[in-house]
Amino acid sequence: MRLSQNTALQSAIKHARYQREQHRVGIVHLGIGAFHRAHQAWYTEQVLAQFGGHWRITGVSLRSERVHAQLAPQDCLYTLEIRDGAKRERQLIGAIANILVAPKEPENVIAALAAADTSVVTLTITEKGYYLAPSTGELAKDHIDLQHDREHIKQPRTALGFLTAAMAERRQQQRPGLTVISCDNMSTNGKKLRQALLEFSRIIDPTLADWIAKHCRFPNTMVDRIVPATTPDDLRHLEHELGLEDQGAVFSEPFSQWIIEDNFAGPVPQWNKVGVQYVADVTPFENMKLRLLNASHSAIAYIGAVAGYNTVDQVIAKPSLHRFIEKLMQEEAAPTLRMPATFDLNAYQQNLLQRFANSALQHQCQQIAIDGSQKIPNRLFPILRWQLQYHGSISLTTAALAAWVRYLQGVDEFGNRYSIEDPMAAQFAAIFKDQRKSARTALVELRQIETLFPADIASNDKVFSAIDGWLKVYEQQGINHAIQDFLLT
Ligand code: CS2
Repeated sequence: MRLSQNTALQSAIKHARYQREQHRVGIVHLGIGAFHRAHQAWYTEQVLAQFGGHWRITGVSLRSERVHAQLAPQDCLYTLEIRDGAKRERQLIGAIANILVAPKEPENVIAALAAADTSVVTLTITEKGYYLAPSTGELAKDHIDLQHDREHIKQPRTALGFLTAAMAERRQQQRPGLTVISCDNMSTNGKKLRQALLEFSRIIDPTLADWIAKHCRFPNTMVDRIVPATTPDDLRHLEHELGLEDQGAVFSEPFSQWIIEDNFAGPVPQWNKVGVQYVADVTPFENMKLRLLNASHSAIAYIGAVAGYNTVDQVIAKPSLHRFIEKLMQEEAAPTLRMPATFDLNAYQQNLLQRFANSALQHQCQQIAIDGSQKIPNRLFPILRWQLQYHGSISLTTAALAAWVRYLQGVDEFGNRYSIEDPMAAQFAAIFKDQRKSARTALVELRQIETLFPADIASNDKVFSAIDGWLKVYEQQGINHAIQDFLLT
C-alpha cells in the first residue's frame, strides 16, 4: 500500500497533528530535490506544527517529472529518516502542498510565484543553476538556456527566467516584492542570486530590474545537512519497516544548520523559533562551511573515487586519509577563516570528521564528485588564494586539486571506468579523448581553459607545479601511498 493522507494516520511513524488543508501556501521552492525535503521543508514542518501560519510549500521541479511521480500520488507526504550509526528516527513531513513540473506547466509556476499569498521563495538549484561563470562570476548571458528565456520569457526554463516573469506579474498586480532565499553552496549566495537576477531581468526590461532591486530581498544563507541521494535499497528497507510504500522518502544525518542573513522583504516563517539563526552577517559561517565541510567533501570524493572507495565513511575510516583531511582543515583551510571570538573552530572540525564517519549514510563519493567545475571555485580556490597571499602552505589543497584532475580521466586506479557529470564534461572529454594521455599532460590543457581556472590561479606557477608534483606521485605510487608518504615526511 502506498503512503498517503489516509494510510499515514494508521502507520507508526511520528507525525505532526496540524490540519494540513487549513494552511495555505506561502513559500515556493525551486529545485525540489532530497536536500530541500530534509532541510528547509523539515524546518517549515516544525513551524507549521508549533506556530501554524500559511507556510506550506509549492515545490517546483525545474527539469524532470521524477519528484512529481514520487510525491503527487502520496498527497505530497513523505518520510524523513534520520540515520545515526545504528539509530533510526522517522518523521512524516506534510509541509509540501503540491508539486509543479516546470517544463510541463510553466504558467502555473509563474502564477505560484506571483500569487498574493506567496512571500518567500527558496532555491536549491545547484551552482550551475545561476549561470554565473565560475571563474569570473559574470552572468553567462549567451548560454543557450538563458537565450531561450530571453526569447520566451512567458515559458522560461531557468530559475532566473521564472523569477523574472513572476516579478513582472507581481509588479503589474501591484503585489509586494519577495524574499528570495538561495540555499545553494556558494559564498555570498544571496548576493550572487541578486546580481544574476538583476542582470538577466535588465535584459528583458530595465524598469523591472529596478523594481526587483527596490522591492525584493536576497539574504545570504548557510545551509547544512548531509542528505545523500535516496537509493532503491533505502526505499525497500523503509517499506519493510513501515509496511507502506513511500517513493518520496529522504534519508539524512541528525545534524542540521541554517543561518540566514536578517534581510527580508516581508513576512517569513518563524524559522528562528525552530533552530534557524537570523544574523547580520552570514559570511564567516558560509566561508567556514564551504572551506571546511564542502572542501573536505570534494577532497574525499575525488581521492575516494580514484582510489576505489565507494563512500565517504570508507575513505574516512582509513587512518592516513582521515589524518590527511584533518590536516587539510587544520593547516590550510581553518587559518583562512575569521570567526566570532566565542566560536570553537576546532570543535567544529572534529565534529565534521565524526559526521563524515557516519556509516549509516552511505554517501557516495561519485555523488559529491559531480559538477566539480562549479564546486571547486567555491571550496578550494579561496583557500589557495589566502594561503598564496600569506605565503602559507598549499600542499594539501593542491593534493585535493590533483585528485580532481586525476578523477577527470574517468577511470580509477583499478581500471574501472565511470562517467563525468559536469557542465564542462564535453570539454573534459575532448581533453581526455586519448585514453593514454596522462593526467599531467591534461593538466597543461586544463590550465588554458579560462572558464575553469580564473586568471590569478591559472597564472600561478607555484600552484600548477604543486598539482603536477602530486599527479606524478599519484601515477608512480597510487593515491593512497602518495598520501601516506607525504604524511611521514
Ligand atoms: C556535498 C554537499 O554533494 C556535495 O557537493 O558536499 O551536498 C554537502 O553534503 C552539503 O553541503 C552538506 O550540507
